[in-house]
Amino acid sequence: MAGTERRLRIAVIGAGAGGIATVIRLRERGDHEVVVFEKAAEPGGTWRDNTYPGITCDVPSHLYRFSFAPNPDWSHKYSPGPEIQAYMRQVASDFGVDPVVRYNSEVVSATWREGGWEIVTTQGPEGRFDAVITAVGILHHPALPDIEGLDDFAGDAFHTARWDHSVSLQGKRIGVIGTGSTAIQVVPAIVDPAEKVSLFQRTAQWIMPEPNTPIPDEKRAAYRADPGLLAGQYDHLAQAFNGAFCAAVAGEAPDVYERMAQACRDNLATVADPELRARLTPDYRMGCKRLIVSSLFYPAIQRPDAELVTDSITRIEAGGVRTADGRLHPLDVLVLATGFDAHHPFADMRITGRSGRPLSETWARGNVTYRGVTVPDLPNWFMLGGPNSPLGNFSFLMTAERQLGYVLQLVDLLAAGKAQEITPLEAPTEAWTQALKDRLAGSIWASGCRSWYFDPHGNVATYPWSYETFEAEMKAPILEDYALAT
Ligand code: NA7
Repeated sequence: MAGTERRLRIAVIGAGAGGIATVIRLRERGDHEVVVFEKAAEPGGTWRDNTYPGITCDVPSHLYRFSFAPNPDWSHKYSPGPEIQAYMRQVASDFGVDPVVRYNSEVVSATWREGGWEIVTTQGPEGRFDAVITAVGILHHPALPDIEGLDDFAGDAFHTARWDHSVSLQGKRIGVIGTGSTAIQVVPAIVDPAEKVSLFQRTAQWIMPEPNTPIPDEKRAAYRADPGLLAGQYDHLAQAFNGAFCAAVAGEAPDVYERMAQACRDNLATVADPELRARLTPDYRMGCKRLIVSSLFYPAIQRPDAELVTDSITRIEAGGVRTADGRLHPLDVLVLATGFDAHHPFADMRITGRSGRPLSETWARGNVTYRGVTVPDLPNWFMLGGPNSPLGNFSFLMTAERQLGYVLQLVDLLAAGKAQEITPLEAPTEAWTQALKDRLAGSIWASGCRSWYFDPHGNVATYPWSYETFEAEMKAPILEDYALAT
């Protein structure tokens, strides 16, 4: 059937990396009316929210960029958070994204009614949209620990994603709860000003040594002068991270896996005190939890003004943290490096699809998607960074762009009038979900550790196949798996 070009009204939710890329790419596809709803007052998503000391991305900068905005000027192999946030702002401004963003407009509800999505934000009703593209991020709901007495603490306490920069760290006794990527970056950055840092560890981590080398001026000038050189560096990193690393963790390259595990073991062997080393030794397989990258953590935790506390926390009191051995660790500042709820991406929104059933009910026992991008019962609803997106040590920008490439092909069908409504069918959704579960059963993520990859029902948030498979899946939608209503 020949289609007629339609000008679509498209709502984008979130002005982080995914939302920024969406606006720019949509503009290339046609003269659509695009409105971005952003809950905060500026773009940047995770890089806006996370400002804790020591923050860097754990993916190399030259891989962590939009394909349409290569950046020859990254300062470090792993550039600091504020530099990445400046890049996000710059891209949003250079590509004219800002004018279509409605800041301070958090989506409260999205309701499918008579062939369109009615959106309501904290600013009020926003009208109807032909399609919704969500780019709400994966790690944006801070998880607070369920520890008795958290509110009794008399000093300053905050989550790492809500760092209170008005609190001076100088000469303070600082407690850090958690040993994920965030805590491992925070500890080396605060041990200097602090009088003492106590790190409360529930689980020891695998830590890959990786010096964060500055990129010299001459190298940056060479990247500026020769875009081919910059592109070559990107390709090299993409192969190393998405190819070798991912294949290793996915169980497809045992030799690479063993080399990586050995590098972590060698790193751990640099801890001089055998008793401390033993307490820092993980008791599960490398890659089960998200691999941590740091050359700074082991030197920091061995300092006399740092202490690794492995007795479990029994409660928090006005004066500090009480551990199971009865000891009170006196503290002035308590940093909650306790991660995020990665399993309720739309927790703040009431989403109601064609059946009238809220998505929160449908997803009550786990998020079910078709290839992480679309959802049965939600017509013209497309997700970037949705459940079961690749979550390993990849560039999320690259992942979002791959998903966007897929989504735009579906949007083009709407624009061409070849469909009014696009919804994945139940059977292929169930088949994909089952394949995902089967694949996970024997995977490294299910090999015996606790991680944010799993929800309380044992469903996994990540993508269990190789990055190559993900890229192949995102190349083009299988249209037979969709109901295309005209
Ligand atoms: P993570 O990786 O989820 O780490 C959270 C840490 O907090 C982890 O070590 C948890 O211990 C610990 N935690 C959580 N709750 C508690 C309680 N109640 N008691 C003690 N310890 C607790 O979050 P991050 O922010 O570090 O990193 C998230 C992602 O951001 C990271 O993967 C990168 O993608 C960037 P556990 O290990 O579960 O025993």
